Amino acid sequence: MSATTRIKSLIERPAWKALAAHHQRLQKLHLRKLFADDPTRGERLAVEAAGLYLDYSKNRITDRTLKLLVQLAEESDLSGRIAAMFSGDKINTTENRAVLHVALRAPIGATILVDGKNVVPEVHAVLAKMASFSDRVRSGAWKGHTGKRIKNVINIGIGGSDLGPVMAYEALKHYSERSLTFRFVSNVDGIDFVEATRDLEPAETLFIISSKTFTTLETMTNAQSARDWLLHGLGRDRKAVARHFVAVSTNAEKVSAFGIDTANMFGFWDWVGGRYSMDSAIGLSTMLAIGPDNFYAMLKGFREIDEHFRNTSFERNLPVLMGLLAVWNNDFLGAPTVAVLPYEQYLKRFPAYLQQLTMESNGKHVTLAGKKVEYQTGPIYWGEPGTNGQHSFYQLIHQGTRLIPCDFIAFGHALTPLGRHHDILLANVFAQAEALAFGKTPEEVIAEGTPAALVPHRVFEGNRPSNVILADRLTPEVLGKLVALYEHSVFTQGIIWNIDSFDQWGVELGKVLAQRIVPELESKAAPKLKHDTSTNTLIRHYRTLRQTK
Ligand code: G6Q
Repeated sequence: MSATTRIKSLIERPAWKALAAHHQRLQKLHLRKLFADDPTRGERLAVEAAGLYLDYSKNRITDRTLKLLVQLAEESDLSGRIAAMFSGDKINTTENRAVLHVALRAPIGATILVDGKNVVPEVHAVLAKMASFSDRVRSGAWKGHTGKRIKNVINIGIGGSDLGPVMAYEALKHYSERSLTFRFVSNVDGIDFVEATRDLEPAETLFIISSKTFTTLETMTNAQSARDWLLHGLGRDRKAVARHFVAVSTNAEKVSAFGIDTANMFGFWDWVGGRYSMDSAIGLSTMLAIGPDNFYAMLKGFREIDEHFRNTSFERNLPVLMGLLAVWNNDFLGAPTVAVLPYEQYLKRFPAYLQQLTMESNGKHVTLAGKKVEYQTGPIYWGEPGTNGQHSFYQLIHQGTRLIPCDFIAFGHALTPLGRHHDILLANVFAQAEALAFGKTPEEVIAEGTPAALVPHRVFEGNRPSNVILADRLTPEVLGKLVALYEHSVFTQGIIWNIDSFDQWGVELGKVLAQRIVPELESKAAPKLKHDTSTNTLIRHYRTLRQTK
């Protein structure tokens, strides 16, 4: 019997049942009372590890909730599953693959076996190759086809081969080589490519084609357009491709067929999921931007949280706590979404990155054994950088009818201090978390002299949960820590829900259907359509539209 089948189904686990009963008793309890009854709550329900401080005291929990959540993790064999991931077991069962993003940042002397082979030396060999290439491009030693130095780098990729690189580039722009321009093309909408290249010189531009499979329709379409654009700009000399294209892929055959010299291919492995790959060769654009030393510092940050996750008791374990609280909010408080609100402009793409990490991982409707789940799985993640959101959607978070737990992320220092900006920014973080938790009672509103008719409009119920994550400043190392924190929180949630957090079959159907429809749109003669009547009519309508000038 496998480890997963020995475990009771989630709703049968004693801790789950106890949590359901506990939730009934807790329903009326307000954060105002929880704080009033415990003068040390704000200090007690906080934990610091690897330089990340997590204040989770403003969640609707008691000590008993935490105890039961930890018990739930134990009954779900979280420790066993963490150990299985770190030792290279094939825990991605629907694809029969190991899940080893932790090997991407393992120290050089470590041993992690996949099918009996230590993968760590290969990881470091690719990192060394990336470093040498990055140094050559950054120093100008790597020249374009006409002898000019590279000034522009364009990463072409989508999903896991785009969101991590874009997010990391934006997050670490402060550390980036400003003489290089970085752009990211992902959408098959041609405008993405056209806008990214319109002011660039082909002779000074390097394309990184990032695609694990090297078959993805969007990426391959953009890569072809990039090759045409380059060759058009460089007198159609096909030899130019080798100096202006490199690939990040697991598929050497396809890379070579595209015309890229496999000496300029940076490999990775099927045990790295796309959404877990920003610290693999998929991060080549990141390394080109911030340099190898900063990239290694980012890996060190990842590693510190990996070690913390692996070795710390659940009660003090940042990703485990965040994961368990996410389960509590999702399944017991019934909160359908989580807002991620970084108070750091450089993290503007972090919510978009997390959307894929969390929702592609835990948006699953069946258990590992293939049975329909009887509870909610992954919540919807979304967000925007503070303070902008405060003047937009926070209204609904404060006074709407839905419960939206928030993760606030903030730093002790601005990377480029400017007058009073940073104190004002941080005052807003603390004020928002405080307002959400404590709100404003009718009595308080009346005491302000508010006209009676307006009182209900100005009441804030409060009791809205949030986490606050604080770190010193946004360095490459801290970015690695933040990403690893969420990766392992997602893992924790997936283990509790007993789902495969590492496959993504849900993206397949649309891909297959699109491939079928493309020729129906392009064919000269009217195609025989066999879809439903809505799809057939839409296709015909589009065919008519595209004929008009
Ligand atoms: C991520 C997914 C998916 C993938 C893209 C791009 O976990 O697997 O987002 O990254 O579909 O795939 P390729 O890298 O193979 O082009």
